[in-house]
Amino acid sequence: MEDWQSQVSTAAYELVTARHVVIFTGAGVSKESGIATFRERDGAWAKYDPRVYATMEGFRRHPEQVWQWYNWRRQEILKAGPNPAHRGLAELEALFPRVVVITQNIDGLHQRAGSSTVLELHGSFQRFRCSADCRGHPTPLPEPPLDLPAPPPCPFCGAPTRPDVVWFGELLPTEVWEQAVEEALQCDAMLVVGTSGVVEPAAALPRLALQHSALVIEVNPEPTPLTPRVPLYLSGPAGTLIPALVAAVRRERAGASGS
Ligand code: BV8
Repeated sequence: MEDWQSQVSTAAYELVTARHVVIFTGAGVSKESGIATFRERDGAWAKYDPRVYATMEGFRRHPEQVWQWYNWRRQEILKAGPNPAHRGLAELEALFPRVVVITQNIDGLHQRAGSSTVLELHGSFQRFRCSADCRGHPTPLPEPPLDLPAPPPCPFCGAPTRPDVVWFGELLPTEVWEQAVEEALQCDAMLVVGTSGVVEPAAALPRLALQHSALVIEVNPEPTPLTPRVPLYLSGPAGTLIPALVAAVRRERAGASGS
């Protein structure tokens, strides 16, 4: 048995008795769907300055540039589909009493893979809102066509329409964040999949799980600032490790039931 396979067996043995599993994900879980991550060498931030493309100030100064980047991202996401990691994570719902996905991703691929409880900390590529919140925060607006060269004006006040995502310096959606904290505090196991763990406050969630002695398992081909603190680190791509982990949990369950 290869080293990673024995790591997966150990993780499954530790995980199988969990009652409440939180799955915390970042852009790495969608990498094998063909969607770029942010901070890897070939990531989005290597080509697009986050101060322009992920702040309200950047959108205000360069609305067409930012708008066209999000058009491109929407097209990329619509061309993509869930990969074996998303599907494996969705299968966990049948194996544990409570499974909640908390994602930093805006691509909706967990939902398309079948996960039924998904908390989107940083918004969604398919939601849009008035950039002036003219009828409260958020003022939802219809999803515009994919090929507009500039943000369409809000039909109520004329301010530019913006993606309903969380940019730097912006608060996460309050109710979503509060529920995410509650899930992280209550869970007895957390899978941390495909995140560099550098963006706050999302990166605090695994720390909350560790603080109350939940089993935290990290899945990532590269170590992160969290890696030294977790009891189990599975080094490799989620598209391989997650299906293997699900199969190993099923074997543990079969062994336990003697079937
Ligand atoms: C806020 C928009 C309160 C959505 C994004 C100094 C210290 C600490 C914090 C701060 C600070 N200065 C400012 C802050 C706060 C700031 C922050 O955290 N900055 C960091 C970068 C220093 N945070 C904020 O501003 C947040 N809001 O704090 O509000 C507030 C309010 C007002 C004033 C002050 C404070 C808002 C953060 C949201 C930012 N939005 N994007 C979008 O368009 O998608 S950023 C971007 O980062 C995305 O949201 C993304 O989801 C998020 C996290 O990135 P990851 O998902 O982890 O992706 P990354 O590329 O980094 O890593 C990918 C990983 O996958 C890698 O580890 C790689 O090894 C792995 N991988 C690769 N292949 C695979 C794989 N894993 C598994 N399988 C594979 N095959």
